[in-house]
Amino acid sequence: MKYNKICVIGLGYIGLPTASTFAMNDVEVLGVDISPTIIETLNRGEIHIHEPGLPEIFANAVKSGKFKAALKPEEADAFIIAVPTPFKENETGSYNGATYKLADMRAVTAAAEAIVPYLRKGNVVVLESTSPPRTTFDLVAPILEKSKLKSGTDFHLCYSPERVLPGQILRELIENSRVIGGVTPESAKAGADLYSIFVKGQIIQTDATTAEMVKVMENTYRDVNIAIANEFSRLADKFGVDVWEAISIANLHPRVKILSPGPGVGGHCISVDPWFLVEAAPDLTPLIYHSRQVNDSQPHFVVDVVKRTLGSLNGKKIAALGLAYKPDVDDLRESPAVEVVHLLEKEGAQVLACDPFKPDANLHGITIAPTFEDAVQNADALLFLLKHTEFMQLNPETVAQKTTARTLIDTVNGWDAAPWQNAGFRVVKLGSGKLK
Ligand code: SAJ
Repeated sequence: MKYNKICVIGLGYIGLPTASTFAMNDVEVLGVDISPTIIETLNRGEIHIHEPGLPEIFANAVKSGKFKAALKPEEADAFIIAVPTPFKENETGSYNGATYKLADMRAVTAAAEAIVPYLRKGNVVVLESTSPPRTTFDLVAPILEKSKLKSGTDFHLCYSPERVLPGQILRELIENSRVIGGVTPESAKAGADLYSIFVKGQIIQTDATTAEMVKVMENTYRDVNIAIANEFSRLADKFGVDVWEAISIANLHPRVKILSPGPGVGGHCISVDPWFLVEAAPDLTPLIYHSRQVNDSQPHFVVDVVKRTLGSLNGKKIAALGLAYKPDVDDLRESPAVEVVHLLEKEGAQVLACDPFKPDANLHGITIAPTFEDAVQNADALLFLLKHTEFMQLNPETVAQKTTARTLIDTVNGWDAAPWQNAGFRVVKLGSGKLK
């Protein structure tokens, strides 16, 4: 099948790199988004997100004349839906007294509806957004069939999850294996042809529901494994054991690979997707449910560590360093670091937060310092919440001159204690088992 023109709906962290990569491979791409600001920014040749390598690829895509952005789709050979599937903010489900979060599928619904007027025989439609199993068959197909065309017969319909790691999206988009689930085997084949334009990794064809399940299983697997690492950090602390040392020794076992504890699990993927399974089958998912609970409560453990280090937090000045959900990204969605700051403030602490990737962040109830220097200047303690490269490269002696703080709390095992101790800091690590 020949793909001369494609329409990518949703120009965020996945849609924009995907659209740019297709355009770089000589396909005419119309990028669609509901935000006029995003469309204007992109059509000016600028981008609205931070992702290493994206500015260069996007600039080339624009220069080639193959990419343009618009608020509405147009007729095309293929349509890719890459819109967010967060959870609902103001509504939860409940099972046996336990509450769980619900998937908000409004953006997927709106994107599918936007395609309907432009859908033609022989087109391929691919849903990439992470979705609860059966979404392609039960939600997307019926909307697209309002066009009077039948999925799997008149047009092809697939589910192909993005599985790229923020921070490494451009490379992983091309090199990772890609699963394409079709509503029919012919649809899967058409979807595989589409992605073979740029995917160098293996392309696996299956049915749409299996592909949906694969995606949520991967992120749920990681969530459960991070939860056990976080639970180990609390246990180690209780037993006076350094969790980092214990994990590094346990990981010498050939069949053990414990992940890293930290302030919790954030981002729009791992902290959200497991809920899709809980919502679909709360009676079958106690482990997944409890893992979510453990990871969501980890910011409380961080605050407990800060309290045991500093005593009462009332009036204490804390520099919270790093607000993103993980190192070297500018994405604050579901960030546990943000939750830590809120909890510290509830305890009466005066927190100045800073993130070099989001110096202009605007978060309700959080005071953002424009620079690291401003954040640390009058602090009683430095609380490192993320291993941003910029933080890792700090020189302890230089920092000591810039701050009144002499306590450093490391929640991610990012800093070798000795040089900081030599520079006059007391160093406390989450899960180090040394606090009373
Ligand atoms: N984290 C820990 N300990 C660890 C690893 C991660 O606390 O040992 C935390 C991070 O700090 C972060 C969160 O977990 O807050 C998630 O980070 P991540 O790097 O594990 O994953 P994401 O959310 O950036 O990307 C994931 C990836 N999925 C898997 O690794 C199975 C990626 O491949 C997916 O494409 C992406 O979700 C997605 O879009 O679904």
